[in-house]
Amino acid sequence: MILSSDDLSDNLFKVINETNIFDIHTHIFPPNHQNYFLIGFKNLLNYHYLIAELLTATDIDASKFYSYNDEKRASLIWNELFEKRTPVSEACAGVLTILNELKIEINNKNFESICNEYDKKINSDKNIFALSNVSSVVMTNNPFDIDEWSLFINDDWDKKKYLASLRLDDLILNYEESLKKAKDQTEMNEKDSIIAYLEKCYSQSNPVYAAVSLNLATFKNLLNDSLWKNILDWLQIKKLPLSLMLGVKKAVNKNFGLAGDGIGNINLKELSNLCNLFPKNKFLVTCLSLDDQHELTVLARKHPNLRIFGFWWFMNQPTLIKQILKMRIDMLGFSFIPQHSDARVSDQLIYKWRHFKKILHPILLEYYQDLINKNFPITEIILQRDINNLFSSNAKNFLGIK
Ligand code: RAT
Ligand code: ZN
Repeated sequence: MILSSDDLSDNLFKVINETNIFDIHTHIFPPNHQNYFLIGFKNLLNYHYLIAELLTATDIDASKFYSYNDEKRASLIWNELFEKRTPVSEACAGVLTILNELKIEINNKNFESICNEYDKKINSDKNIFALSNVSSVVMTNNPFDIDEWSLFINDDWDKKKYLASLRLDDLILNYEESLKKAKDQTEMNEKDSIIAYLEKCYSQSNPVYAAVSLNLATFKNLLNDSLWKNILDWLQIKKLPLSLMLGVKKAVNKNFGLAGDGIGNINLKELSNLCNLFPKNKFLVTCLSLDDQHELTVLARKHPNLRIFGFWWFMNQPTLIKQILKMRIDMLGFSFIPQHSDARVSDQLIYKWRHFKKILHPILLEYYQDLINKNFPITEIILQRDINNLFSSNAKNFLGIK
Protein backbone atom coordinates (compact mmCIF):
# COMPACT_ATOMS: atom_id res chain seq x y z
CA MET A 1 0.00 0.00 0.00
CA ILE A 2 1.29 3.44 -0.94
CA LEU A 3 1.75 5.57 2.16
CA SER A 4 0.44 9.10 2.46
CA SER A 5 2.39 11.85 4.22
CA ASP A 6 0.02 11.45 7.19
CA ASP A 7 0.81 7.74 7.63
CA LEU A 8 4.51 7.97 7.00
CA SER A 9 5.86 8.93 10.42
CA ASP A 10 4.03 6.24 12.41
CA ASN A 11 4.81 3.52 9.90
CA LEU A 12 8.47 4.42 9.84
CA PHE A 13 8.58 4.57 13.64
CA LYS A 14 7.08 1.08 13.84
CA VAL A 15 9.47 -0.43 11.31
CA ILE A 16 12.50 1.16 13.00
CA ASN A 17 11.42 -0.18 16.37
CA GLU A 18 10.48 -3.66 15.23
CA THR A 19 13.34 -4.54 12.92
CA ASN A 20 16.08 -6.82 14.23
CA ILE A 21 19.57 -5.43 14.54
CA PHE A 22 22.89 -7.00 13.63
CA ASP A 23 25.48 -5.15 15.74
CA ILE A 24 28.78 -5.19 13.82
CA HIS A 25 31.13 -4.01 16.59
CA THR A 26 30.85 -4.58 20.33
CA HIS A 27 33.08 -5.58 23.21
CA ILE A 28 30.57 -7.86 24.90
CA PHE A 29 30.87 -11.58 25.63
CA PRO A 30 28.43 -14.41 26.31
CA PRO A 31 27.48 -15.08 29.97
CA ASN A 32 29.47 -18.32 30.07
CA HIS A 33 32.70 -16.35 29.67
CA GLN A 34 32.50 -15.40 33.29
CA ASN A 35 35.30 -12.91 33.84
CA TYR A 36 34.45 -11.04 30.67
CA PHE A 37 30.65 -10.95 30.60
CA LEU A 38 29.60 -7.59 32.05
CA ILE A 39 26.03 -6.84 33.12
CA GLY A 40 24.24 -4.77 35.77
CA PHE A 41 24.11 -1.27 37.21
CA LYS A 42 27.58 -1.17 38.77
CA ASN A 43 29.26 -2.25 35.56
CA LEU A 44 27.12 0.21 33.63
CA LEU A 45 28.40 3.07 35.77
CA ASN A 46 31.99 1.85 35.56
CA TYR A 47 32.04 2.64 31.83
CA HIS A 48 35.26 4.36 30.78
CA TYR A 49 33.31 7.16 29.01
CA LEU A 50 31.80 8.04 32.41
CA ILE A 51 35.13 7.62 34.18
CA ALA A 52 36.75 10.16 31.82
CA GLU A 53 33.90 12.56 32.54
CA LEU A 54 34.23 12.07 36.29
CA LEU A 55 38.01 12.53 36.35
CA THR A 56 37.83 15.78 34.38
CA ALA A 57 34.72 17.24 36.05
CA THR A 58 36.00 16.70 39.59
CA ASP A 59 39.38 16.88 41.30
CA ILE A 60 39.33 13.17 42.13
CA ASP A 61 42.78 11.70 41.59
CA ALA A 62 42.84 8.96 38.91
CA SER A 63 45.09 6.54 40.79
CA LYS A 64 43.01 6.95 43.96
CA PHE A 65 39.83 6.31 41.93
CA TYR A 66 41.28 3.15 40.39
CA SER A 67 42.32 1.89 43.83
CA TYR A 68 38.63 1.61 44.82
CA ASN A 69 36.55 -1.50 44.15
CA ASP A 70 33.82 -1.51 41.46
CA GLU A 71 31.05 -0.77 43.92
CA LYS A 72 32.76 2.30 45.36
CA ARG A 73 33.69 3.60 41.91
CA ALA A 74 30.10 3.18 40.70
CA SER A 75 28.58 4.93 43.71
CA LEU A 76 31.09 7.77 43.34
CA ILE A 77 30.19 8.20 39.67
CA TRP A 78 26.49 8.18 40.57
CA ASN A 79 27.01 10.75 43.31
CA GLU A 80 29.27 13.12 41.35
CA LEU A 81 27.66 12.96 37.90
CA PHE A 82 23.99 12.21 38.67
CA GLU A 83 23.39 13.79 42.06
CA LYS A 84 25.81 16.70 42.41
CA ARG A 85 25.63 17.58 38.70
CA THR A 86 22.97 17.46 35.98
CA PRO A 87 23.55 14.35 33.82
CA VAL A 88 23.25 15.85 30.33
CA SER A 89 26.23 14.26 28.55
CA GLU A 90 25.61 11.41 26.09
CA ALA A 91 27.20 8.84 28.41
CA CYS A 92 25.10 9.98 31.39
CA ALA A 93 21.96 10.18 29.27
CA GLY A 94 22.52 6.54 28.34
CA VAL A 95 22.24 5.41 31.96
CA LEU A 96 19.02 7.40 32.39
CA THR A 97 17.57 5.95 29.18
CA ILE A 98 18.00 2.42 30.53
CA LEU A 99 16.53 3.34 33.94
CA ASN A 100 13.58 4.93 32.19
CA GLU A 101 13.08 1.94 29.90
CA LEU A 102 13.05 -0.32 32.97
CA LYS A 103 10.57 2.07 34.66
CA ILE A 104 12.88 2.62 37.61
CA GLU A 105 12.07 5.84 39.47
CA ILE A 106 15.16 7.51 40.90
CA ASN A 107 13.57 10.32 42.85
CA ASN A 108 14.42 10.13 46.59
CA LYS A 109 16.24 6.83 46.20
CA ASN A 110 19.82 6.15 47.16
CA PHE A 111 22.40 4.44 44.99
CA GLU A 112 22.02 1.09 46.69
CA SER A 113 18.27 0.80 46.27
CA ILE A 114 18.44 1.87 42.59
CA CYS A 115 21.14 -0.71 42.13
CA ASN A 116 19.06 -3.48 43.72
CA GLU A 117 15.95 -2.63 41.75
CA TYR A 118 17.97 -2.45 38.52
CA ASP A 119 19.70 -5.79 39.02
CA LYS A 120 16.36 -7.47 39.69
CA LYS A 121 15.00 -6.20 36.39
CA ILE A 122 18.03 -6.93 34.22
CA ASN A 123 19.29 -10.39 34.93
CA SER A 124 20.27 -12.05 31.68
CA ASP A 125 21.62 -11.31 28.25
CA LYS A 126 18.37 -12.68 26.79
CA ASN A 127 16.54 -9.92 28.59
CA ILE A 128 18.83 -7.33 27.04
CA PHE A 129 18.77 -8.70 23.50
CA ALA A 130 14.96 -8.74 23.64
CA LEU A 131 14.71 -5.18 24.99
CA SER A 132 17.09 -3.79 22.39
CA ASN A 133 15.89 -5.89 19.43
CA VAL A 134 19.44 -6.99 18.74
CA SER A 135 19.55 -10.45 17.18
CA SER A 136 23.32 -10.93 17.06
CA VAL A 137 26.53 -9.07 17.85
CA VAL A 138 30.12 -9.27 16.71
CA MET A 139 32.50 -9.51 19.66
CA THR A 140 36.04 -8.09 19.78
CA ASN A 141 38.32 -11.10 20.31
CA ASN A 142 42.03 -10.72 20.87
CA PRO A 143 43.92 -13.88 19.81
CA PHE A 144 46.98 -12.65 21.73
CA ASP A 145 45.13 -12.50 25.05
CA ILE A 146 45.25 -16.19 25.84
CA ASP A 147 42.88 -15.99 28.79
CA GLU A 148 40.24 -14.03 26.87
CA TRP A 149 40.70 -16.33 23.86
CA SER A 150 39.90 -19.39 26.04
CA LEU A 151 36.24 -18.63 25.20
CA PHE A 152 36.73 -20.63 22.01
CA ILE A 153 37.85 -23.73 23.83
CA ASN A 154 34.33 -24.07 25.22
CA ASP A 155 31.31 -24.97 23.20
CA ASP A 156 28.57 -24.02 25.63
CA TRP A 157 27.53 -20.64 24.27
CA ASP A 158 25.38 -19.37 21.45
CA LYS A 159 27.67 -18.92 18.45
CA LYS A 160 24.88 -17.59 16.27
CA LYS A 161 24.22 -14.74 18.67
CA TYR A 162 27.83 -13.94 19.50
CA LEU A 163 30.00 -13.87 16.38
CA ALA A 164 33.78 -13.62 16.57
CA SER A 165 36.25 -11.12 15.11
CA LEU A 166 40.05 -11.19 15.23
CA ARG A 167 41.34 -8.00 16.85
CA LEU A 168 44.96 -7.60 15.78
CA ASP A 169 46.09 -4.43 17.61
CA ASP A 170 48.59 -6.42 19.67
CA LEU A 171 50.56 -7.19 16.50
CA ILE A 172 51.29 -3.46 16.28
CA LEU A 173 51.41 -2.45 19.95
CA ASN A 174 53.31 -5.47 21.19
CA TYR A 175 54.84 -7.30 18.24
CA GLU A 176 57.60 -9.28 20.00
CA GLU A 177 55.31 -10.64 22.67
CA SER A 178 52.60 -11.47 20.12
CA LEU A 179 55.14 -13.33 17.99
CA LYS A 180 56.24 -15.31 21.02
CA LYS A 181 52.64 -16.25 21.79
CA ALA A 182 52.04 -17.26 18.18
CA LYS A 183 55.14 -19.48 18.30
CA ASP A 184 54.03 -21.05 21.60
CA GLN A 185 50.57 -21.75 20.28
CA THR A 186 51.71 -23.22 16.96
CA GLU A 187 55.03 -24.71 17.97
CA MET A 188 56.49 -23.05 14.90
CA ASN A 189 59.61 -21.01 15.04
CA GLU A 190 59.68 -18.85 11.96
CA LYS A 191 57.99 -15.55 11.22
CA ASP A 192 55.26 -17.61 9.50
CA SER A 193 54.02 -18.58 12.92
CA ILE A 194 51.77 -15.49 12.95
CA ILE A 195 49.83 -16.63 9.89
CA ALA A 196 49.84 -20.20 11.20
CA TYR A 197 48.43 -18.95 14.51
CA LEU A 198 45.78 -16.85 12.74
CA GLU A 199 44.83 -19.95 10.77
CA LYS A 200 44.44 -21.85 14.05
CA CYS A 201 42.36 -19.01 15.55
CA TYR A 202 40.25 -18.94 12.40
CA SER A 203 39.30 -22.57 12.74
CA GLN A 204 38.64 -22.19 16.47
CA SER A 205 36.45 -19.10 16.25
CA ASN A 206 35.03 -18.82 12.72
CA PRO A 207 35.47 -15.01 12.71
CA VAL A 208 33.48 -12.67 10.45
CA TYR A 209 36.28 -10.11 10.05
CA ALA A 210 39.68 -9.06 11.39
CA ALA A 211 40.16 -5.59 12.88
CA VAL A 212 42.85 -3.15 13.87
CA SER A 213 42.87 0.42 15.21
CA LEU A 214 45.47 2.71 13.66
CA ASN A 215 46.82 6.25 13.44
CA LEU A 216 49.10 8.02 10.94
CA ALA A 217 52.27 6.23 12.03
CA THR A 218 50.84 2.74 12.43
CA PHE A 219 48.91 2.97 9.15
CA LYS A 220 52.28 3.40 7.35
CA ASN A 221 53.36 0.17 9.01
CA LEU A 222 50.39 -1.61 7.50
CA LEU A 223 51.28 -0.38 4.01
CA ASN A 224 55.01 -1.08 4.17
CA ASP A 225 55.40 -4.15 6.34
CA SER A 226 55.79 -7.60 4.78
CA LEU A 227 53.92 -9.26 7.66
CA TRP A 228 50.85 -7.09 7.01
CA LYS A 229 51.06 -7.85 3.29
CA ASN A 230 50.94 -11.55 4.23
CA ILE A 231 48.03 -10.91 6.59
CA LEU A 232 46.11 -9.06 3.87
CA ASP A 233 46.77 -11.92 1.43
CA TRP A 234 45.61 -14.41 4.05
CA LEU A 235 42.45 -12.37 4.74
CA GLN A 236 41.69 -12.30 1.03
CA ILE A 237 41.99 -16.08 0.78
CA LYS A 238 39.74 -16.45 3.81
CA LYS A 239 37.30 -13.86 2.39
CA LEU A 240 37.54 -11.91 5.63
CA PRO A 241 37.21 -8.11 5.52
CA LEU A 242 39.67 -6.04 7.54
CA SER A 243 38.02 -3.47 9.79
CA LEU A 244 40.11 -0.31 10.09
CA MET A 245 39.36 1.90 13.07
CA LEU A 246 41.24 5.04 12.21
CA GLY A 247 42.56 7.98 14.19
CA VAL A 248 43.13 6.87 17.78
CA LYS A 249 45.99 8.22 19.88
CA LYS A 250 46.61 5.88 22.79
CA ALA A 251 47.23 7.17 26.33
CA VAL A 252 46.82 10.92 25.81
CA ASN A 253 46.53 10.85 29.59
CA LYS A 254 48.27 7.71 30.88
CA ASN A 255 46.88 8.13 34.40
CA PHE A 256 43.32 7.65 33.12
CA GLY A 257 44.01 4.06 31.97
CA LEU A 258 41.39 2.84 29.46
CA ALA A 259 39.69 6.25 29.78
CA GLY A 260 42.86 8.04 28.64
CA ASP A 261 42.93 7.49 24.86
CA GLY A 262 42.28 10.42 22.52
CA ILE A 263 42.28 11.43 18.85
CA GLY A 264 45.32 11.02 16.61
CA ASN A 265 45.97 11.99 13.00
CA ILE A 266 45.27 9.87 9.95
CA ASN A 267 45.91 10.41 6.26
CA LEU A 268 42.98 9.04 4.27
CA LYS A 269 44.97 9.30 0.99
CA GLU A 270 46.75 6.22 2.33
CA LEU A 271 43.44 4.44 2.83
CA SER A 272 42.69 5.11 -0.83
CA ASN A 273 46.11 3.64 -1.76
CA LEU A 274 45.35 0.57 0.34
CA CYS A 275 42.00 0.04 -1.42
CA ASN A 276 43.76 0.30 -4.80
CA LEU A 277 46.70 -1.90 -3.84
CA PHE A 278 44.45 -4.64 -2.45
CA PRO A 279 41.35 -4.49 -4.70
CA LYS A 280 40.29 -8.01 -3.76
CA ASN A 281 40.37 -7.29 -0.02
CA LYS A 282 37.40 -5.70 1.66
CA PHE A 283 37.74 -2.88 4.20
CA LEU A 284 35.25 -1.80 6.81
CA VAL A 285 36.21 1.69 7.94
CA THR A 286 35.27 4.06 10.71
CA CYS A 287 37.09 7.30 11.66
CA LEU A 288 37.38 8.84 15.09
CA SER A 289 37.83 12.48 14.12
CA LEU A 290 35.10 14.74 12.75
CA ASP A 291 37.75 16.22 10.43
CA ASP A 292 38.00 12.98 8.43
CA GLN A 293 34.30 12.27 7.87
CA HIS A 294 33.78 14.12 4.58
CA GLU A 295 36.85 12.65 2.90
CA LEU A 296 35.96 9.18 4.16
CA THR A 297 32.48 9.47 2.63
CA VAL A 298 33.96 10.57 -0.71
CA LEU A 299 36.30 7.57 -0.64
CA ALA A 300 33.37 5.25 0.00
CA ARG A 301 31.94 6.51 -3.34
CA LYS A 302 35.17 5.69 -5.11
CA HIS A 303 36.17 2.31 -3.72
CA PRO A 304 33.65 -0.56 -3.87
CA ASN A 305 35.86 -2.54 -1.46
CA LEU A 306 35.45 0.12 1.27
CA ARG A 307 32.37 0.19 3.49
CA ILE A 308 31.82 2.88 6.13
CA PHE A 309 30.45 1.71 9.44
CA GLY A 310 29.11 3.42 12.53
CA PHE A 311 29.82 6.46 14.67
CA TRP A 312 32.85 5.49 16.68
CA TRP A 313 33.45 6.58 20.29
CA PHE A 314 34.02 10.39 20.20
CA MET A 315 31.91 10.59 17.02
CA ASN A 316 28.96 8.92 18.79
CA GLN A 317 27.37 12.19 19.92
CA PRO A 318 23.87 13.21 18.75
CA THR A 319 24.99 16.58 17.33
CA LEU A 320 27.68 14.98 15.19
CA ILE A 321 25.63 11.94 14.16
CA LYS A 322 22.77 14.12 12.84
CA GLN A 323 25.08 16.09 10.60
CA ILE A 324 27.28 13.25 9.36
CA LEU A 325 24.48 10.72 8.89
CA LYS A 326 22.76 13.13 6.50
CA MET A 327 25.98 13.73 4.64
CA ARG A 328 26.50 9.98 4.26
CA ILE A 329 22.97 9.51 2.92
CA ASP A 330 23.40 12.48 0.55
CA MET A 331 26.51 10.91 -0.94
CA LEU A 332 25.93 7.16 -0.58
CA GLY A 333 22.19 6.62 -0.42
CA PHE A 334 21.61 3.80 2.05
CA SER A 335 24.75 1.87 1.07
CA PHE A 336 26.67 1.97 4.32
CA ILE A 337 26.43 0.52 7.83
CA PRO A 338 24.98 3.39 9.83
CA GLN A 339 25.77 2.33 13.38
CA HIS A 340 27.38 -0.12 15.78
CA SER A 341 26.98 -0.03 19.55
CA ASP A 342 30.56 -0.50 20.81
CA ALA A 343 28.82 -1.81 23.95
CA ARG A 344 31.21 -3.01 26.66
CA VAL A 345 28.51 -3.78 29.20
CA SER A 346 25.70 -5.87 27.69
CA ASP A 347 23.04 -3.50 29.07
CA GLN A 348 24.42 -0.70 26.88
CA LEU A 349 22.85 -2.34 23.83
CA ILE A 350 19.57 -0.94 25.13
CA TYR A 351 20.56 2.72 25.21
CA LYS A 352 23.02 2.82 22.36
CA TRP A 353 20.40 1.58 19.91
CA ARG A 354 17.53 3.54 21.50
CA HIS A 355 19.54 6.77 21.11
CA PHE A 356 20.45 6.01 17.51
CA LYS A 357 16.84 5.24 16.53
CA LYS A 358 15.75 8.55 18.02
CA ILE A 359 18.12 10.36 15.67
CA LEU A 360 17.44 8.12 12.67
CA HIS A 361 13.64 8.49 12.61
CA PRO A 362 13.35 12.26 11.90
CA ILE A 363 16.23 12.16 9.45
CA LEU A 364 14.76 9.33 7.38
CA LEU A 365 11.33 10.93 7.59
CA GLU A 366 12.69 14.01 5.87
CA TYR A 367 14.13 11.96 2.98
CA TYR A 368 10.95 9.88 2.52
CA GLN A 369 8.73 12.97 2.73
CA ASP A 370 10.79 14.60 0.04
CA LEU A 371 10.30 11.53 -2.18
CA ILE A 372 6.52 11.59 -1.59
CA ASN A 373 6.49 15.29 -2.51
CA LYS A 374 8.08 14.32 -5.80
CA ASN A 375 5.43 11.62 -6.39
CA PHE A 376 7.78 8.74 -5.70
CA PRO A 377 5.58 6.02 -4.15
CA ILE A 378 6.70 4.95 -0.67
CA THR A 379 5.22 1.70 0.63
CA GLU A 380 5.61 -0.26 3.86
CA ILE A 381 7.57 -2.80 1.83
CA ILE A 382 10.08 -0.12 0.85
CA LEU A 383 10.44 1.07 4.44
CA GLN A 384 10.97 -2.49 5.65
CA ARG A 385 13.51 -3.21 2.92
CA ASP A 386 15.50 -0.06 3.70
CA ILE A 387 15.55 -0.53 7.48
CA ASN A 388 16.49 -4.19 7.08
CA ASN A 389 19.41 -3.12 4.94
CA LEU A 390 20.50 -0.40 7.35
CA PHE A 391 20.13 -2.48 10.52
CA SER A 392 21.39 -5.77 9.23
CA SER A 393 21.76 -6.76 5.55
CA ASN A 394 24.30 -4.11 4.52
CA ALA A 395 26.65 -5.47 7.17
CA LYS A 396 25.86 -9.14 6.65
CA ASN A 397 26.22 -8.91 2.86
CA PHE A 398 29.59 -7.18 3.15
CA LEU A 399 30.76 -9.85 5.58
CA GLY A 400 29.31 -12.64 3.46
CA ILE A 401 26.98 -13.89 6.21
CA LYS A 402 23.76 -15.59 5.08
O1 RAT B 1 34.73 3.04 22.42
C1 RAT B 1 35.44 2.37 23.15
O2 RAT B 1 34.99 1.69 24.07
C2 RAT B 1 36.95 2.44 22.97
O3 RAT B 1 37.55 2.22 24.16
C3 RAT B 1 37.56 1.42 22.07
O4 RAT B 1 37.41 0.15 22.60
C4 RAT B 1 37.18 1.30 20.70
O5 RAT B 1 35.82 1.14 20.50
C5 RAT B 1 37.94 0.19 20.05
O6 RAT B 1 37.35 -0.81 19.65
O7 RAT B 1 39.16 0.35 19.95
ZN1 ZN C 1 35.30 -0.70 20.09
